[in-house]
Amino acid sequence: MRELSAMTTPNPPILDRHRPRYHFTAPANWINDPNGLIHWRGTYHLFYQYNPFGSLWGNMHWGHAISTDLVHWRHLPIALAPAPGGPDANGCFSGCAVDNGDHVLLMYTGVGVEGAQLPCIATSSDDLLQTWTKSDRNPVIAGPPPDLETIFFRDHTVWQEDDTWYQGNGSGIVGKGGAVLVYRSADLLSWEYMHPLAVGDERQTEPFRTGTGWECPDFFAIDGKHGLIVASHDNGGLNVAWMTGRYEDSTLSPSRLGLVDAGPSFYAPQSFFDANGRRLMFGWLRERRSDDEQVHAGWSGTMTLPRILHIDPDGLLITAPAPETAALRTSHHNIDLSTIAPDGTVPGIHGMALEIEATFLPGTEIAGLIVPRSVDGQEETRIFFDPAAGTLTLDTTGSSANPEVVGTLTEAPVAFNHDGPITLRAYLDHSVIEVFLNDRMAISDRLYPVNDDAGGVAIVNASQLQSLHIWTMAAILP
Ligand code: DQQ
Repeated sequence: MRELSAMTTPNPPILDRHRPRYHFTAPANWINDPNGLIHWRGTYHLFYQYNPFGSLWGNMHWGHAISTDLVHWRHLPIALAPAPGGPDANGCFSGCAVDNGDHVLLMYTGVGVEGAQLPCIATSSDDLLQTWTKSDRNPVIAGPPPDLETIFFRDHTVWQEDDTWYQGNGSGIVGKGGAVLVYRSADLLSWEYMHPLAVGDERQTEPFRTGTGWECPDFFAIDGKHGLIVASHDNGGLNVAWMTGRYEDSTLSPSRLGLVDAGPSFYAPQSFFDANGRRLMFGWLRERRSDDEQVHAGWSGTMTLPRILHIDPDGLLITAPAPETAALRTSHHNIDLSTIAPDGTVPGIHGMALEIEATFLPGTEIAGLIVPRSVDGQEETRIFFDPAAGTLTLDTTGSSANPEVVGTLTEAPVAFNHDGPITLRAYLDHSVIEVFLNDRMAISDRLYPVNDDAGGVAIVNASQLQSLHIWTMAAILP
């Protein structure tokens, strides 16, 4: 295994204009999935898939950061590293954290010498969770159920019912579709296979494909209902699906299904309960620029802002930004709507770290935001709500004059009643855009404008606007 002193970066990442300033990123190099999220002794812990040796995927370790307010983070040393010759010799892949009273237990995927991917345990009892002891029982499950033909077996969600622990493992059953396989245990160490928690259908195409395999399962009970989130794999296509429905005998029978965030960059989210009983979620926002550019930049990948999950009475998963995000607001502009130019330009606003809250009166016409936008409109990212079609769209196809960057047009159906006023909330942070509609659904993407004057804001259908608030957002990184 390579030494961590080899942890270098070709360019100090802070010099990269596309590096977010108020979204979490590692000090340098590659990150992917959030892992082991937990609120432990008053501190939020964000572990994450991390390559300390470069800005492309590989050498998977667990990076570690802590926060007391969910938005300002302090980097701590790497929490888990592969152990030569051990069951995680070739990587510490994704997993979750369990509060087990006097200690925290991580259930993660160890990638062994021969490449087997199996559940492993590490525990810690110190306040800041900096010292981890790997179990000498690793791996704690010897392999996928022998009578199932699985396409992979990795990533874990653990919950407890009465005195019994349950573990759901991400998988896919050949010829069927994605699956989460449930095991039970009295002590978190000895596990007995039960059956699938849920199985998808790889032939399903509507309302979207749920794929051939499900990674990063996340199972929870909130608002008196049960929900499952999976990162679905489909020959390279990636979707993050939620499903809710009846849960009985460790089996979820989904009756509602949707995308957690329809954007092309969002993947492998994980959620957890904080001390106040809120279900909070972070997701990974992948880069949408070339490998060469990521290597040159010296970093890759960022986390979403913290989001809160609910399941509404109709069984729909609701995603809202956590209120703590407001702590990052600095200067506030309550825009006088009469000053907005006929072409929708909002005067006096320019920046790449903004929160925009635009509320539109109910109407029949498309309403939206163009943010960020260069002065001549050569680079613009469009966000709009179409009441007739009932869709929310995020269009980054015109976001960059760099021909290497190909944006995406993401159109997502709005599953809830949208007859009343519509609030579009957009968080722009250099190469990150996260959009919320009525603080109920989210779409995010990455964008890489190269014009120095790219940070303008314009309104689509300003005549329909009821109010417009814009805040400059503070940096959380030095
Ligand atoms: N990333 C991890 C896996 C997971 C995948 C490895 C999803 O555990 O299945 O870095 O991004």
